[in-house]
This record gives sequence, structure tokens and C-alpha cells, in this order.
Amino acid sequence: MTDLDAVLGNAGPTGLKERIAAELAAVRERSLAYTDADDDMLVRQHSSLMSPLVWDLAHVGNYEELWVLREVGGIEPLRPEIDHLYDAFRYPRKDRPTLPLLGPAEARKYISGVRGRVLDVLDRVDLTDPDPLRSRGYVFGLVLQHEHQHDETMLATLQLSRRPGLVRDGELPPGRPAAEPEVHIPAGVFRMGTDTTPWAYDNERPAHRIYLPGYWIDRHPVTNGAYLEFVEDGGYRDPRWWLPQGWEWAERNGVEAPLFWTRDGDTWWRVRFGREEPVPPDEPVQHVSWFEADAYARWAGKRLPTEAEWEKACGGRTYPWGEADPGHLGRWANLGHRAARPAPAGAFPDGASPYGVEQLIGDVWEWTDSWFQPYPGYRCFPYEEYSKVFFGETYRVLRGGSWATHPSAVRTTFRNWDYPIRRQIFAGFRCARSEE
Ligand code: AVJ
Ligand code: FE
Repeated sequence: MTDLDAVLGNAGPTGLKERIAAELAAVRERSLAYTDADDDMLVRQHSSLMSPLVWDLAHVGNYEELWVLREVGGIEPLRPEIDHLYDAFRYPRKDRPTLPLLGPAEARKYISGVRGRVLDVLDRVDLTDPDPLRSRGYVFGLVLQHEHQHDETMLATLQLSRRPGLVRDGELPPGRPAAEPEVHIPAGVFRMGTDTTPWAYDNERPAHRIYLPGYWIDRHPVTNGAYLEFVEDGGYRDPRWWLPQGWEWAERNGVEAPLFWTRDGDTWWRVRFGREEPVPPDEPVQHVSWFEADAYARWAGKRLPTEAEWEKACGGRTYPWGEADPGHLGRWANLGHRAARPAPAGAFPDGASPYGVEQLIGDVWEWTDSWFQPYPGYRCFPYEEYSKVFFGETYRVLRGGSWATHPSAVRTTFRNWDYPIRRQIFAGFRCARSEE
């Protein structure tokens, strides 16, 4: 099986077009479900960190118009006067509610008009054309992943809104305790990134060889129960564990537990999509910043893994368990909003990497110690504002996707990034340590 067959799950351009059409339908169903709410809910700004939901909705349609209709289809702009409103670089999120945005009904009409023409372009495009936007349906992979990314952003907005009822929850497999809580990864060279994954982003390329000394990495992400020991041990009040910038951030903002946690006597509660519940000890901790993850690791006598260490622990395949698409069964990972929470530690033994590291994909995005930087030989494609403008010592890399990430929008080489103070994303972490 080639990489293409494995990742796209079929052979030939006709099967590929069918798969793209099905995925486009599925992601749109998802976006419409998250915005199936009254107008006030959609136009209001629930947090200064986030756009109004109606902005995300029209933005995904505008992005699809720019890339599929204009760039590939050669179609004239449908509504050139609105482009500037949905350019993510034009106005900061906090200013978006004051813009003359399309209202919810207009936004739905606009994106469905775009979508109809996108399906026409899909019908006539040649997916074997060597043009990099057309070849293997790259441009469709680009817009599909983009819409799923904004769907995850919308879930973060919905969580911040504290509105109950809109977000569903499903069953998850039970956890298992780890006999050996850490896994040893022997010293040696591994291949980081990819040259062949058809829909990989520019920042995942090119594949390159990296030597890593031997190290230990946690088998599971750090759980709420483990994190609570840090909290109860006074971890938030002891500057020894914190980088100076993180300490200052926590002090200034009164941070003393993960976002959405509150204490009532001896019990810690969390609010999740408007529902209050006791913090479940065996679930991976989420809604912690990079600074909190880094402080916990130091308290535990460990450190965060680099992104190279994280990726090597996956064992060099598209997914830790191999090439099988995680979309079909919930056997390997908790992805795609099957449930509105991470699965308990140990829930996916079949999803382990060849080294035996579990839950690398799904559940929570995992903070790594690495800055978001280009790989050696990086080439920008198809535009600078996806990756290139974010490279530097500003953003930390997150890996592996969360329970909210769609299977088509994550793989072992996928790189996400955010500011080290961000906590509204579905992010947790695992620890590592060097060989003595
Ligand atoms: C990859 C999640 C960091 O959502 O901010 C969305 C991706 N780029 N629209 C984001 C992105 C353009 C980005 N992240
Ligand atoms: Fe976007």
C-alpha cells in the first residue's frame, strides 16, 4: 500500500473525489450543528479571545471561496466587498463583533452558495494534474482541515460561553492503570516530518533525520488526579517550579488551578459545556497553559518532551497504531467529538505506538517544549499566513489533537501552535526525562 492509498483510504481519482465530497458534507454538517443556535448566541462575543461564532462560519466559506473557487476554479469573487471582514489578519478577534459581519442567515446562505460551486469545481478538476493545489486533491484537503480547525475553535467558544445543551456527549471506553508509567525510547536516528502524506501542511515538511539521545516519556497524558497532587502540594504558590514569566502570568491573573475548575471545600468541580461535575481523576487534565504544564513537569522532577521526542515516540507511522484511518472505528483514539471530553488514561491499548506509548493521538493536545520553527529545508506552500508568519520564539508547539479534533485534521506529523499562556484550547500534556 502506498502512502496515498493508506491516507486517502482508496485507489484512484474517482474514489478520491467521492471521499472528498463525503468529507465536505460531513464537515459542513458539523459546522452547522455548532451554530444551530439563536442569533444572539451567534453574534455575541463570549470571550475577547474568540470571534463571534458567526464570524467563524462565514470565514470558512470565504476561505473555501478564495482557494477552491478563485485559485483553482478561476471563478470571479462572489462578494468581493466582504473579503476584508473575514481576513484573519485584518482585524483582531476582539474587534470582530463591531464589524458589519454577515448575520447568521446571510452567512449560511453565502457559505452554501460557495459550497455548491465548490462541488462543481470538484466534478471537473483533474486530481492527477501535477499542479500542487490540484494534485491528489490538496486544495480540498486544505479547506476540509481548515473548516475542522475552526469547528474546534467554535467548540472552545461554546465552552467559554458556558451555555448548556448545544454540545453532545458520547460513551468512551474505560481506563486501565499503567503497570509501567514511563516508556524508554532508545537513542538513535528517526525520521521527523513527511514528504509523502498527501494533505500534510508545509510546516510538516520536509522529512529529515534527527538523532535523539535515549529518554523516558510518560505512557499516558498527565491525569487530573496527578495534576491535583501538584495543586494540593502548593504548586501554584511555589516559584521554584515556574519560569519567571509563567510565575508573573499566574500571579497577575490569579491562576491557581486549570481553567474551568473551582474548589468547594475538599471537592474540585469543573464546568464543561454548562454542566458542573466533580473533576474526574483518571481523565487527562485539559485547559492548562504551557506555563502550568512546564511548572508541573519541574515539580514532578521531569520536563516537557520536545516535539521531536513526542514524534519519535509515535514510531514513524501516520498514526501510532499504523496506517489505518481512525475515522471508521473508535478503537484507537478519542477524536472527532465522539464525546465532549478526554478519555480516561489507558482507554486505548490498541492505539499504542510500537514503543507502547498510548493516547498520543486524540483526548488532549499535548504541549511540547519546542518553539514553532520551520524544519530544515522548509518551503512555504501555498501561502505565508498559514505557518510562516508564526515561526519564531513566540508560540509553543502542541501535538496529537484533542477529543474535538477531526481524524482528517491530525496525524503524527501534524503541528499545532499557540501562545504559552493560552488555556481555552483543549490542551494537556505528558512529561519526559533524559536518561541519567
Ligand atoms: C493551526 C489552529 C493554530 O486556528 O489559529 C485557522 C489554523 N489558520 N485559520 C488557528 C488556522 C487559518 C490555526 N491553528
Ligand atoms: Fe482560518
